[in-house]
Amino acid sequence: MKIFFLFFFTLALFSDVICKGDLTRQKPITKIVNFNSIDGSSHMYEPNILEFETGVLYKLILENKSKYKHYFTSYSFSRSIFTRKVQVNFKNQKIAEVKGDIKEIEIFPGQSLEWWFVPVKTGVFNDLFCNIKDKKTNLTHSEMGMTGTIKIY
Ligand SMILES: [Cu+2]
Repeated sequence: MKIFFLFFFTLALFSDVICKGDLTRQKPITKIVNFNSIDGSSHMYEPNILEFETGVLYKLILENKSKYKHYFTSYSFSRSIFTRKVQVNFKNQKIAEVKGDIKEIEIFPGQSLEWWFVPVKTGVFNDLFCNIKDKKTNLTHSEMGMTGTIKIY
């Protein structure tokens, strides 16, 4: 009897390791990044260090509360994930889902969206940036502080 129990327990353990099914249909873990600007003199991602785990579905809410448009761009990150969808909402209603590979996202003042993805490759990426140019200083938002690091374990 004990041997049978051990056999089925081991089988159950390994079947979970071998076949986890559709990884994009898990319950997502929600993370939020705010795009912030202080008087137009500095711009930032809050938080500016993001951590994810491979094989887990995330719903990353990108929220631009500032008066400026901003990009969320990290080519290393976009190459290391599988995007299920980018979802655009308006007044708590879904208005669009974009599917396929995403390289960068631009979000306009006061708007937000959800990026649903599963990280598939580990790494530490220091190339999160916003390439919008500030008209007064002629510097990019990245040069004014809008950079970040994404870690995938
Ligand atoms: Cu920006």
